Amino acid sequence: MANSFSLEGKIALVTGASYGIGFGIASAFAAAGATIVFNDISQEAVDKGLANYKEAGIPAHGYVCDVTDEDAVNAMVAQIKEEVGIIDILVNNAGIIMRIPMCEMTAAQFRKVIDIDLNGPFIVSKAVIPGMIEKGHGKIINICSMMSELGRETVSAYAAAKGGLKMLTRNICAEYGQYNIQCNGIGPGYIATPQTAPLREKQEDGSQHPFDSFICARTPAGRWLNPDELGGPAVFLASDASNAVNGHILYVDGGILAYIGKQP
Ligand code: NAP
Ligand code: GCO
Repeated sequence: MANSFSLEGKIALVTGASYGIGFGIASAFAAAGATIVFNDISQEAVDKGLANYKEAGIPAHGYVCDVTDEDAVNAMVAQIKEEVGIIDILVNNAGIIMRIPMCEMTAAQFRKVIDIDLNGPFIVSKAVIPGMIEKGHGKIINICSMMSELGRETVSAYAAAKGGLKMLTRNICAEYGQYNIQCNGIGPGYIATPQTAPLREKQEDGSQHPFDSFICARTPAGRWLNPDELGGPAVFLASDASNAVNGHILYVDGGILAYIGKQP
């Protein structure tokens, strides 16, 4: 049974993984034996990522690539095949959020979030699936969100993207399960990363940010989660242990979706 969780001999591409959730997942993959490949949008970010992996004792291959640029993604996947090998595991992690009330958001801003958070996973998945078919197996993990299930003020574009990503996950499952490709999602709860830093900033008087208090009241454990807490679930979905799991969104949320919230 232990071997079924091993990623020995597997090549994993984690998009946008210089830090944050992607780095946490890639670090867990490395501990399970995978070869780590990641991309980020600038050389500066890739260099920072390479330094982070080196500090963690993880040999990693970094590539500059914007996941919304189909030509660049196809070129990156071809370069990875030449320099590292055919990708066995893809984690569509790269993503952004814009917290703007919908009627104040421009169409261009809405499109940008959809482009990165939904079109990006489509483009990268489409680029890696042929190699997975060639190899006879593949694992795709899409990083969804609480907003794949719930709405909240100011995140209309993000929720629309993450809801779409849930259904893209199910559609890849439907179309490519026949090639022994499993496509699942991970729906993290509220994770302490740069993306959520603004929601946790101390107030001028030193008090907790209201949203910080809100999330702690909505999470049974009463705390934010850490990126490394996503590693185990991600290794499961990237390994042979989950070969019969397909089209599933695994919520790693500390119980938020099961909990009405701390009673007053
Ligand atoms: P983060 O700290 O903002 O990191 C996002 C990463 O994606 C950064 O490295 C960023 O690169 C990269 N990126 C952005 N646009 C890109 C593009 N067009 N092409 C390639 N890379 C790009 O975010 P995070 O909190 O780690 O979140 C990672 C994923 O988890 C996202 O999909 C997010 O929606 C999702 N998520 C986060 C939480 C949470 O609570 N943090 C919860 C649920 C889901 P740069 O630094 O160069 O911009
Ligand atoms: C927000 C947060 C969330 C998290 C995550 C929750 O503004 O509500 O950024 O969207 O990033 O997606 O699962």
